[in-house]
Amino acid sequence: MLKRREILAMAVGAGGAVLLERRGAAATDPHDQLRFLCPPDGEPPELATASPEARAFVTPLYVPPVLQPVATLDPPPDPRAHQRYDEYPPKKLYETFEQEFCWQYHVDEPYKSGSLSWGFNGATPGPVIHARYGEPILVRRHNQLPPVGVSQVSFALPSTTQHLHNGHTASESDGEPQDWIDPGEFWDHHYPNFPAGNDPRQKLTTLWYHDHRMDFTATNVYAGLDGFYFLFDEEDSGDENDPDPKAWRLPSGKYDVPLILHDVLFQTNGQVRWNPFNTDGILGDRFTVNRTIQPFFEVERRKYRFRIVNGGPSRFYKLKLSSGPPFIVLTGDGNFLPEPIDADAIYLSVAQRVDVILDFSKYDLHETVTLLNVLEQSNGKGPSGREIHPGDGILQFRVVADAKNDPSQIPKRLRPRPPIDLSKVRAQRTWTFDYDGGLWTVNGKVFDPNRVDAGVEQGTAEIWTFRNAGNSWSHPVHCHFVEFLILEINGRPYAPSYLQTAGGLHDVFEAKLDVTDARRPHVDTFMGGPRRDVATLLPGDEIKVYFEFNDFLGKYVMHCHNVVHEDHSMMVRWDIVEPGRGFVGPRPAGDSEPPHLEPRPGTGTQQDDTENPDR
Ligand SMILES: [Cu+2]
Repeated sequence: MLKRREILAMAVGAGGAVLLERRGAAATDPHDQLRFLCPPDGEPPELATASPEARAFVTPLYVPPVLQPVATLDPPPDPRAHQRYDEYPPKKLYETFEQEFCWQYHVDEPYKSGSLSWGFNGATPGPVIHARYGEPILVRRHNQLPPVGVSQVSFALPSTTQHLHNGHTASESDGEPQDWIDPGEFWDHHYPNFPAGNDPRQKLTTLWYHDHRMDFTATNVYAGLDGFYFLFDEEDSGDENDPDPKAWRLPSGKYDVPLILHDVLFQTNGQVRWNPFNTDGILGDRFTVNRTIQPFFEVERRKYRFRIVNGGPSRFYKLKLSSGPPFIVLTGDGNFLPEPIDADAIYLSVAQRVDVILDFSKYDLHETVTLLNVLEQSNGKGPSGREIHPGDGILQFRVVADAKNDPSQIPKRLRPRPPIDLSKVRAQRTWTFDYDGGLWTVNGKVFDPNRVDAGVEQGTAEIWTFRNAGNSWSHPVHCHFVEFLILEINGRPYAPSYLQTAGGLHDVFEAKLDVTDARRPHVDTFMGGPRRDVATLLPGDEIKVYFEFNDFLGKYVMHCHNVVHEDHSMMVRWDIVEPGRGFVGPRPAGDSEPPHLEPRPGTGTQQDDTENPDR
């Protein structure tokens, strides 16, 4: 077991050490070492080269399969390790295996022979988990990565934790950054799949799971550790032929397609490359969708549902289509809007999600349409807000066949918003995101897993203000546990019936929802609805939000989801504590540790069942 001290030491030297090792005898020259550890003029030359050329739209899109349940787990899950396990006993059990393998990002050389990557069950993104409200599940995640020194993905750390992004999850299953496991160990994630406060208006739909290892989230996700989690219910039932009158009959099965966007850098030999010297944020020069460089996807002339996630690490997108009707937007982040809207463009900061309907019956047979990114971004700090020529684009849809039939529908109404009840508010907190002493900070501090910056009382509501103190960088701020409702953007009230649109930097205005005529509301650029789990702080922005904290106790985090900022070290720990015991932080952890956690959910290795040593 690596001690935190040792891991930090590795982190400091990670890039340099690996480069040195690869250089063999020449690397023993101390001047050579210095050149790589402290590059005087910025980056080492091999980190400043462009990725090899790759032809656009010659590689088919990879579509991850749906994960199938298993009959039993050995050893069986330990109910004592989970909050509310007896109330929500898992009805299905799953297993995933974090592994190292070669992944083909493109069909041409040098990509063809594959890049050493990490993922789940031999693929990245990992399998899609299909979950359902009212059906608790348990996912046993095995870390089968090769240990440090054996793993060939040299920039990442084979020590993992997995966050179900947007999940309403007990702390011990949520994948907190400090809850890591090492190769040979497993962790049980109990997902009870009930909406926050058991309020059906709090239901969610498109979630994604990704690594969240403290100090290594960016590198571990970049290596391939992420995947999708779809959450269905009787309305969004996952069956476009569903005869139940409550069912919305959105496109389902092979017409319900996850798309995760990552921009990636490659070495000249086609291996994925990381730049440990850049703490502003990493931009790749190859666009990938589901870890395929500029793929094509063959479609029928009918409606499809696409679930788009900006998987990072640091790029923001403004998505457009090369031709045809606008996007029909169903969701903002993980939740359904009150009604679908039309949007000419969609703005996604890191970790933001959107579900859209594209109706290819509006196109001719053999026509193509391309998903484009038009947002200018020249460094990891954030986008300029200007539009640029999109180049070839990110993903090409090819209309190859008429549809036999299209039973899918687009409902007029989706999900009502949960209410804002200011009488429940017990505390207001302000979080200022800044850059101090070469690190990314929140309220002037870097992350410490043993410092609790807020003690939130279970069963109450709070108002949090996210403030960007910088005028040249952006921070997509993500809070675990529950979505918030926006109260104000830059001092202007944000009515719950509004959604946000943006033409450019700071050009933010609101469009009113709940239009009752037959036509869908139309906006130029969709930036998010009233309810989210990512507050996009553009330079100088201040966003005030309302949360309710119910159901569980324990430690959680809130952080910048430019994951390079997160790792360096723009994150805070906050805890949900018993009623009457709330506090203004900081306070040492331990004083507010909930009493419920007996054994850790990953209590042993696959070889034996010994307790993890105390970290
Ligand atoms: Cu940031």
